[in-house]
Amino acid sequence: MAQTLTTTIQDATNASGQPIKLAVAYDDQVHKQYSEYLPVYDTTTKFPATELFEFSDRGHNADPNKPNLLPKDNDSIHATKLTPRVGTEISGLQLSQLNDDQKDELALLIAERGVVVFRQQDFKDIGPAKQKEFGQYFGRLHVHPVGAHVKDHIEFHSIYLGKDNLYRLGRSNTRLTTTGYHSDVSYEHQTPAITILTMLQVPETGGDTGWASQVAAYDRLSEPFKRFLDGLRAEHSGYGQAENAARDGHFVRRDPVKSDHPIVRVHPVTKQKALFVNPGFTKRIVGLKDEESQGILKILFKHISASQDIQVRIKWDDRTVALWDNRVTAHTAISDYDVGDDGEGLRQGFRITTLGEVPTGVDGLKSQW
Ligand SMILES: O=C(O)CCC(=O)C(=O)O
Ligand SMILES: [Fe+2]
Repeated sequence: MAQTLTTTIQDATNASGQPIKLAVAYDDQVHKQYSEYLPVYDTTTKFPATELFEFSDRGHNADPNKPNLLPKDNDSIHATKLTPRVGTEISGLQLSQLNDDQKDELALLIAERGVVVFRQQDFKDIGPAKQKEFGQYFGRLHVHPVGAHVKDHIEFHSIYLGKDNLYRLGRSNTRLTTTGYHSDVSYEHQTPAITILTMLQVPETGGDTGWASQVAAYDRLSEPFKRFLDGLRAEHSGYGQAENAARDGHFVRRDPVKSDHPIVRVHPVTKQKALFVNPGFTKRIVGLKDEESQGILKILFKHISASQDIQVRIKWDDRTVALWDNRVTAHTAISDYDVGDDGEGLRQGFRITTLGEVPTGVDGLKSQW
């Protein structure tokens, strides 16, 4: 199967006004709406290594009772826990209208619940400038080292699977499942805090997203096993992703990095302990023999991926936005629909990802690289 059915090269400029070659990874004849959010690749602009910066989580400013976001006397705002351990769904509020007090409380709620889903949103129609500004409130925006972005906005990671671009399907040809739990780009030294995922077009059924609570995953472990993991770091690597992209003819805009992060991460605001390993990017446990590391990671990956009792699964529609905290959850796309079938297939959205702090573990254990 072709990786990408349609790629054309256009002349364009980047954010600094430099001329670039833009690879357009869709067929522009077939899209009537939201075509400005379809996948493109700047194949010219190189980005330097990400520099460390001061990060202060907005959740620190929040009133824990959330009187601004979820006022008790307002019948039109509904917040429903989707499962006991992870996921809250909110209706009656527009993300686009939140004031700073509400955003601070939202940051805390996302940390506490792992993922917060907003229904009936106008967010997708407020335009890239306002969408970006909303994301930037929570932290510096991440530029993906290899992924598709959208025209003129390299911080927007394009999510697209349609007949004219089957690239995201590639992996499912060689694996039994499309399930792939990960924490976004966890190989970075300063890893993502909040990811904001907005869907523009979705299949009638299928294409859900799943999240696992890494706080609940840690809680379930036995006390001796927790103590053992508390003192260890694991290597997270961006090399495989960069090598796959280069193999598939994509431009690597930032050289890959690796980080050794604490296996048990402490959230800076809630102080909750969460497992911080994922099958997507975590390669080995530092300081263990290969067989020990493989054996323990296998147990942890199976625990995260298979434990439905610490997971939540969201059905999308085209007015839904999900925000999650990558420090306390892992998530997976669920590509169960037939993209070749006109009635089933097309799914389009965009992701904005904010960077958080350099991870800190138990007793102040720091990441290294
Ligand atoms: O497409 C999805 O459901 C999730 C994709 C994903 O992993 C992400 O946006 O970070
Ligand atoms: Fe992701």
